[in-house]
Amino acid sequence: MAMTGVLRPGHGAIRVLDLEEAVHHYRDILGMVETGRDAQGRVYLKCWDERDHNSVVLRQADRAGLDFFGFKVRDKATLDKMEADLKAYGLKTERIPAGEMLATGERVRFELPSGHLIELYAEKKAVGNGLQVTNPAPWTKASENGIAPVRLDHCLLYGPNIAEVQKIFTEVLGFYLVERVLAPDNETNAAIWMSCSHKVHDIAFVEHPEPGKLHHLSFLLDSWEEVLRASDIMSMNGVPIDIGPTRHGITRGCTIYAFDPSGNRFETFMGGYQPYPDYEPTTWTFDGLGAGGGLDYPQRKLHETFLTVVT
Ligand code: M3P
Ligand code: FE
Repeated sequence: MAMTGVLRPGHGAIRVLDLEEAVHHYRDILGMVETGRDAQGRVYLKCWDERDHNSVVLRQADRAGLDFFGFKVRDKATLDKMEADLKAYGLKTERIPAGEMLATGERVRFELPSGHLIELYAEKKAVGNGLQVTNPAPWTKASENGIAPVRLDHCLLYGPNIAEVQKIFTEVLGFYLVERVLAPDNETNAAIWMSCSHKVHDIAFVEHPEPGKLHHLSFLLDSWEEVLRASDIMSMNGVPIDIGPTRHGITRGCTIYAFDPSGNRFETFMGGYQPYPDYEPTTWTFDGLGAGGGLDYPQRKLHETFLTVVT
């Protein structure tokens, strides 16, 4: 499909309780590359195969969770148009000046009815993935450090009003619904997976009474073998695993959910499938999430932490 509008998830800014412990986790165990620290003390990291300066920003705070999640858009004209469209839809937007985040251009920020801050931006310094653009090798040394995911892939957020959130993403930002879980009423959605691309999801939401919650940031691996290797590395380093390695029925992703030292969940996964915007969304019943294998296809059970542990 043509890649216009919103291109991809660009950054997740997360709060951690102890910065250096978090840096050790994200840089040395997960295996991201540290790309900078700013005057506020925030630490910037990227996955080895990402080309832009950062995809995870760590900020020390007294509670864990998500400060904001950003998407890169095609260009400045797209940014202006999307800001106008968000305003016309009735949302308040705020411009954050270029440079407020290291190596990052102007950002347009708005708050979702779920209580999450979402940002759009058109420019972030391309630092490259360490490979030449002419006749490159397939990987670098950085791809052998820790778990070493190739990119930040998506996030799953918990909060209220996800029907409204779905409308904003699909009617204003050009996303489409790929999969959903029905609430026990069999009418409204309890969870939604939406894509702005050919990926099975770029962002997902679960209906939840408390606003602004993070379920997980997710990082992509290339193979099932790498997912199993990730679980070995987690175990070797005492990283608490929540679920997996297993496969989600929903999205078909082969996954591990685990926690960073502050209790923020992260996912390392591979696979899924490649949907198109004209596909009929896949629907799971509420029972299907557990007994139907939506969450955990081999075990067909609703792990209690899935619905209760968020930051
Ligand atoms: C995902 C994810 C579930 C399927 C999830 C698929 C929770 O990649 O974690 O968002 O059933
Ligand atoms: Fe996920």
